[in-house]
Amino acid sequence: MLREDSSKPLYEQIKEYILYKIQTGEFAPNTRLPSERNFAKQFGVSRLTVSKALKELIQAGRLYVQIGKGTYISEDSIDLQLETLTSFTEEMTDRQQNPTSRVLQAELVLADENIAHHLKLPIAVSVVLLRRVRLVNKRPIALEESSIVASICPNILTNHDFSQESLYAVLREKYNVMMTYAEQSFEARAATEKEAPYLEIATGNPVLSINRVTYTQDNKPFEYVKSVYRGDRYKFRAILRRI
Ligand code: 16G
Repeated sequence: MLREDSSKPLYEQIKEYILYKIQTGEFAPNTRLPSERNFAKQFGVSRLTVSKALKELIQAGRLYVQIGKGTYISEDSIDLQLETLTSFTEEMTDRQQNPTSRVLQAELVLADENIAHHLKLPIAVSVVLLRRVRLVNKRPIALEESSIVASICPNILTNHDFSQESLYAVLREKYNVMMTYAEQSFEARAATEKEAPYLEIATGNPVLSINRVTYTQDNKPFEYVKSVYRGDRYKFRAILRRI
């Protein structure tokens, strides 16, 4: 219950109440929060006060809005470790989450200067371009654009559907690609107008942009990936050892 005499504003107390319920699991991820009207009635406050509390929790990524449906509890942000070379599918399956993909583009294109540079190929050589929205429990988490050296995986696009299959599993199991290490760079920035709708966030919301070049065991780059992760759903974790 809220305390009128507390030095804490009422909306802060409502925030704490909701966060407490999330912590105890009473408000479970992806379930709908009681309506503003209900909270207002329950606490004997104005809807405006409730609305201020909800707005701040939405901004902090703890709640999200489904237009026309209501306000929902967000999932905990997903910790990704940086020590081993894993695929999106492996990372999510390990966490008992359900990964899916929506393919936006899957075709053979000619490498432009940037892609050719990263893949150490001559310009205009064929590469497989795969653009996907990566989802966890049906909610978008990242937008990924992979360019893969086409000569290492002939007919990959005619034989495989990457809305259902894992790219790394196919490369490993069908094309014997032995991926061994990757170089990644990270940059925090604002979501562009083009990216935001795919990630179901507003233009300007924080995203983590990651570029990655992945190498085979003979030190040859085979994929160049530009990905954009929702800033509120991802945490990267690295263990650093002193040598
Ligand atoms: C990860 C990799 C990406 C790779 C993808 C394969 C990062 C930043 N990116 O998302 O490079 O192409 O996994 O995923 O880690 P899949 O095997 O599930 O299709």
